[in-house]
Amino acid sequence: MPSYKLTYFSVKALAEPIRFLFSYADIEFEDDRFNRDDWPKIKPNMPFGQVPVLEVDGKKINQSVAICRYLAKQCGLAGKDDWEAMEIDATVDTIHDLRQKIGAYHYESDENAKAAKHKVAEEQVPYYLERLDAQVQKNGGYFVGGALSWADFTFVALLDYMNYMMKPDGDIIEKYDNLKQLKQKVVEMPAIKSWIEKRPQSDA
Ligand SMILES: N[C@@H](CCC(=O)N[C@@H](CS)C(=O)NCC(=O)O)C(=O)O
Repeated sequence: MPSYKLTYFSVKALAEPIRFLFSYADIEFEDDRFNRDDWPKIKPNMPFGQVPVLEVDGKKINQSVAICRYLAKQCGLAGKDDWEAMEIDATVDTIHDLRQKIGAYHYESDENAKAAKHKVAEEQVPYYLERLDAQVQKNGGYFVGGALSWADFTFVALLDYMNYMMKPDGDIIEKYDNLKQLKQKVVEMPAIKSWIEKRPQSDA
């Protein structure tokens, strides 16, 4: 078994889908978290100056989605054929599109521009969530193929981060029963439940 070290800020955000996959697959990994103040000295050592970065036997790799796909293939969560694998990829990209639209509002520092972006986010969030909710309903309670995949982990693991960025608007999935049931199913899986209980606390 290779040795795995996952380096990220001390938050859930983009690293959390990776941590869910490690937990589900019961693969031991070093959860290497650093303080924001230390970032300037860590950044130059990262392949593209960003995190998360996974070290596999000392080899560094960036890009959270690529890392998730790699782990998902190893634990049977990447679809039963190429078509399902593509549907999962498309769903994950859509979830990240939603996350980025929310992030555009959250990370805007100019107050006027931020108000305008909040309006956009307010319209965009339901647009995405209605469609994602319908997708889960159509696919037997999961995003793809009536079975658990890394798309489900991506959505549920990113929820706290998206909710944090949409503050004070509350829980973004409150009105979406299929997404709420999916979240419940995932957080009640023994491996995920145990990870959530032991992970360091953070808002985002
Ligand atoms: N597409 C990349 C995005 C990585 C990214 O945006 N990382 C942010 C934290 S969430 C970062 O490293 N920010 C610090 C910086 O750019 O200096 C991924 O999914 O891994």
